[in-house]
Amino acid sequence: FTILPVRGLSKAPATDRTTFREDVIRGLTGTPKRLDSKYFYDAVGDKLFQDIMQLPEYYLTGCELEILSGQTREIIHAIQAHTGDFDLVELGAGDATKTRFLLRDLLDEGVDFTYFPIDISTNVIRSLEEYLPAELPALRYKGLNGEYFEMLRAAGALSRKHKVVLLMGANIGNFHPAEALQFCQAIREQLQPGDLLLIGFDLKKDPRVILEAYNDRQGVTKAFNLNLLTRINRELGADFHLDDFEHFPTYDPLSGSCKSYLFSKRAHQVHIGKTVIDFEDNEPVYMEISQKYSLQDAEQMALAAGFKPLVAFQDSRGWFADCLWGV
Ligand code: AVJ
Repeated sequence: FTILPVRGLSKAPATDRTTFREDVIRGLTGTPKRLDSKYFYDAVGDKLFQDIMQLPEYYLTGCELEILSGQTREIIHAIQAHTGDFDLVELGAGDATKTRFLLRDLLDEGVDFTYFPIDISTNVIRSLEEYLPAELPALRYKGLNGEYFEMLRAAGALSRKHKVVLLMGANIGNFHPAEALQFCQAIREQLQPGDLLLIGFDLKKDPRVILEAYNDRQGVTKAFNLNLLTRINRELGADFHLDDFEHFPTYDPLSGSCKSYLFSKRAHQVHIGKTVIDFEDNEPVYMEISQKYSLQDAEQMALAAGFKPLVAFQDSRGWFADCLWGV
C-alpha cells in the first residue's frame, strides 16, 4: 500500500476569513441573533470538543464507541452484502477515534479500500496525517480539508469504486430537521446505485439525560460556546467580553431539538471591526442545534431523501443508532 500525503484542498485563508466575517456579521445583525456552530472548531474548539467527548455527561461518544467496537463485523458484513468494491469517505472525520475500529477490521479482513477522511478543521486533518500511518500502517488514505460537499466531490473524482459514506458522531444533528433532509438529499444526489451511507443519529431519550450532556458540571460545553466569541475577537478584531455572556442549553422533548444559546447579561455594545452590534439585557444568541431523532424519524428521513433504510445498529441502551442506508 502507498500512503498518500494529506494535502489540504481548502480555499485560501484570506477568502475563509472574509466568509467568516460576513457570516458572523449577518448572524449578529439579524433577528434573532445567531452564530453558526461550524465555526466552533478552531484549534481551541477542537481541543474543547475532544474534552467534551471525555465528559461523563456526554454519553454520545460511549454509545457510538460501543456500536463500532462491538458490532464492527456485523457492520462490515452488512456493507459487503449491499455493495461491491468500495472506498470509504468520512464526512466530519474528527479524530476518527470510532472509525478506527472499522478501519482496523476492514484491513484485518483484507478488504481493499482507500479511506478519505473529510473535515472542516485543518488541525484535525493534520493530526490524522500523523497518527493514521502510525496506527494503521497498511491503510491507504487521503485526507480532504474543506466543506462536506466540495470534498465529497473531490473524493468522487479520486475514487473509481463504490462509495461508502460515513456521517458518524451525530453530526447530522447540527442541522435543523428540514436542513438535515436537504443535506441527505444532496448526499443522495452525489451517490450512485450500490453506494451506501452509514449515518449516526443520537436518539430521543430521557430528556434530563440529553440536557445534561449539553450542560456539563465542569462547564466545558460553556467554554466551547464562549470560545467562538474568543475566536471572533482574535480573527475579526472584535471586543467581546466573555463575562457579559451566559451559556443556556435547552432541550424540547416534543421536537427533539436541543438548542444552546449565549445570552447577554446586560445591555451593551460590541465592536467587530467597524461594525457595532447592540445587545439588549438578556438577549439570546442562538449558537447550536443538536437534533435528536427516533428510529422512525430516521427511517422517514431516509425514505424522504431517496435512500433505502437497510439496518440500524444500536448500543445496548438504545440511545444511539448508526443506520445503514442504500441507494
Ligand atoms: C459534534 C455535532 C455531534 O451536537 O452533540 C457537543 C457537538 N456541541 N456538545 C453534538 C457538541 C456541544 C456535537 N456534534
